Amino acid sequence: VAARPGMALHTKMLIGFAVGVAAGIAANLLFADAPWLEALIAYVTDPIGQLFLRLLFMLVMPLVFSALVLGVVEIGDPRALGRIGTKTLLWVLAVTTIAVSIGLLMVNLIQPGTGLPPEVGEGLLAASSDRAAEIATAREGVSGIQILLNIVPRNPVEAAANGDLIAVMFFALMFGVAATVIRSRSTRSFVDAVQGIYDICLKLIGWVIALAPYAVAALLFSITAKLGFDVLVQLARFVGTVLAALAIHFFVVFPLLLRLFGGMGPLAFLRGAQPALLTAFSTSSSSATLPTTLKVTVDNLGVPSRVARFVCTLGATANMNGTALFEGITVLFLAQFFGVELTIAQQVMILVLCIFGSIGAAGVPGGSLPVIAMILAMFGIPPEGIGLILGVDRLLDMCRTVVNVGGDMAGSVVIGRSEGKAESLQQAA
Ligand code: DAS
Repeated sequence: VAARPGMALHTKMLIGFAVGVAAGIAANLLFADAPWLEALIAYVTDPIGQLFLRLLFMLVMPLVFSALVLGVVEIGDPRALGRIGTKTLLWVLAVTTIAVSIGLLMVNLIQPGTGLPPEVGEGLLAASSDRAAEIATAREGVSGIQILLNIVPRNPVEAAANGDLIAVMFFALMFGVAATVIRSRSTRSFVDAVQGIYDICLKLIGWVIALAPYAVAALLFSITAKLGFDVLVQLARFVGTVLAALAIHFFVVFPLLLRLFGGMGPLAFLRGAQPALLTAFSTSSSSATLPTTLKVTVDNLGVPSRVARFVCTLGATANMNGTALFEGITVLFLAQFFGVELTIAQQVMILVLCIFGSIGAAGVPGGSLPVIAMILAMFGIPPEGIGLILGVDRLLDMCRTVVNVGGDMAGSVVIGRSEGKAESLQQAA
């Protein structure tokens, strides 16, 4: 039942996309410079789009803070949880880094966002009322060392107020580690409070995403009324880039890792994992798929339940390879689209943000959108660009959720096998 509205929602988003694009292209062809059209965009569709984006922004800080604190607390003190917690942490960080790297490599190779006349992107950049241009200049010239120093916030509240996501993430991780080490009654009530914040954020995301179809229509109308049909070419190339990168990660990286460390062939894995992969595809929600993921990982893939329970449950919210890859591609695609130049240092920062951003994303339909909006704003890329991808988000969310769930199961197989080896070594000793 939880998944059903998600599917209806994605279908509505598709309808919103189609309506926005059709009306926008018609307006661009028939009334390109009509004053009433500019007024309609300026006083109706742009504000609707801005309102939706602000609702997403509103949730980012509480969502990311609570998700990261809980993610660390759930892994628990690696000593207490022995090898499984540490191995899970290493798997999440290593495989998510590979996923984001594939994404960034593909978007730099294919360049899906280029092709528009530069003045168009600059025009959109200037028109973006969300301070994108000021942020872009503010971020220019920040040296690599300064970028690293900025990871540690002088004042976490100021960092949150300035939308400095990575500084808030650092603070949340440190908070989680300290709460895990202390493990007192006071921290137990703190963790309960953080769990409450996270649950409330999930509910709020559900309400905000329910508005997405209307926001999609407004945002897409604004963009296509200005740009006309060409924008769809960029969009098609964006979808192709995401799907190609997801396919590489799913059909090359996972089989390699399973063969090297899991002692399992790709076909055996796909056959065993299929029910969970199909559920992930149809629900677009790792959380809604979790019961199936757990059952399939134990029954079909032969992973000990204590390993599967830990890795899949934590993975459903913290290990989202598909999402991380998607975030990286989306940010760079929109930078190309709006003509925002990003240095290598900034791209490395985006890599790190996507890794931790995917840990902070929620395992629900469209769960990664708030984090993407915030990363865009951090680099002076107009968050309105989210409207472009919202329309095609149904297909992309279904596919990236399959990769997310696939990564949880592959991790369980690899960690389960290494646990089996460790136990047999202990028995031998
Ligand atoms: N739909 C999310 C999930 O459940 C992924 C995302 O939104 O990126 O995994």
